Amino acid sequence: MKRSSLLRVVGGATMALLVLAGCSSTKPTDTTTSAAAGTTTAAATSAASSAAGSETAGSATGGSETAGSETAGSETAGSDAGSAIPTPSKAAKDYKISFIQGVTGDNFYITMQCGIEEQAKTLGVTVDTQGPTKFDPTLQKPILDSVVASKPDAILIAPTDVDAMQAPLAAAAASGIKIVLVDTTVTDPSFAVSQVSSDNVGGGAAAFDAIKQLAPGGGKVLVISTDPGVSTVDARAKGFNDAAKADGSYTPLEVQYSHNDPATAASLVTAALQKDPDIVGIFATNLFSAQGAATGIQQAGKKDAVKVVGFDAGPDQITALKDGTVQALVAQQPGTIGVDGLNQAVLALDGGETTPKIQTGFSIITKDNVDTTQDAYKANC
Ligand code: T6T
Repeated sequence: MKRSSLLRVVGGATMALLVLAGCSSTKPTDTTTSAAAGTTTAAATSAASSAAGSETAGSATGGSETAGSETAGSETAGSDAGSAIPTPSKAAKDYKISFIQGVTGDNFYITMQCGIEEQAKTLGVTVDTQGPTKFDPTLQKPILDSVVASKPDAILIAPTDVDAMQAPLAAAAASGIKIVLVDTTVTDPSFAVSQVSSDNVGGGAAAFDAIKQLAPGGGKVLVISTDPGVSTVDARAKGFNDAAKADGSYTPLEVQYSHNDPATAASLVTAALQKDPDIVGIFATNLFSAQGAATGIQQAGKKDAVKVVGFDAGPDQITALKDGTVQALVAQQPGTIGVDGLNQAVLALDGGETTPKIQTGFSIITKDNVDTTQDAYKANC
């Protein structure tokens, strides 16, 4: 099989913080971790470490949010060399591959789907996409069951819960279907041929750095997340709160959960601001939490007083950034996650070498670079 090599260097944290500091807004490249043969391929630069200013910088570039990963802790060796990920140029045959989103109608997964569909054309494989109407394992599992019953060659999936999706996915893999985890993961992902996700711990730490720059005097900070048990947002909350604690001038309040519902996120924010009117910053860990947080800030009349940083960069978040309700966005690279995930599925099906863990970067979007960024998510392909 003919393969080309893709070189990935320098983690998102470095570029993200350079952008916040008003430096070049060059599109960041990905940081990639390969667990293959126990080797370390992450590109952790000293710039990333110093920019993030704490040990979370290590995870910012190292991809350790999947707890217990053998690669954790060893990949921040300080190499600038980057890593070569084998990628296929064409599939050996027209494989049937299913992509199961975390939730439908989410600009993040829509953008991922666009990347997957585009790459499917290049590779010559057939992909179908579906997902639950809510980010909920009780809705996602039946979809997985029916996809498995249709006997695809491979499944790309964003599991909606680390525990609830564990057994069904392990069973699907045991039946011979190649499983690639995209975005989120499960408690024991060892059945998967590959996992592709953002640097979520690092993204959370970068969000704290953004709050710190926006509200340098310190004070109470609040994380609005979706649900416990969602690997990505849990890692972002941890990255943020660990960085806040390490700083010493900020007091992280207890994480509040919106169940991925913007209206709930809005009321959590208004209630929190009533209880603690001295909150200086809010970090919303995903698109729908950020959307709700923006509404809550407006309802509370705190638009200028409280600084808000949100993960994700859908059209609504970009609007909130432009109108000043939100001050910074951590934009992931969902299209790249999709492309990488499909490549890994095809490599596995063709009997090639896969990369067990791939970590993609992120960038920070502020008012300063919002008009030039290439990282905003798509509403459709
Ligand atoms: O933030 C993304 C994704 O990374 C996360 O796992 C769930 O929420 C999003 O889809 C945004 O809504």
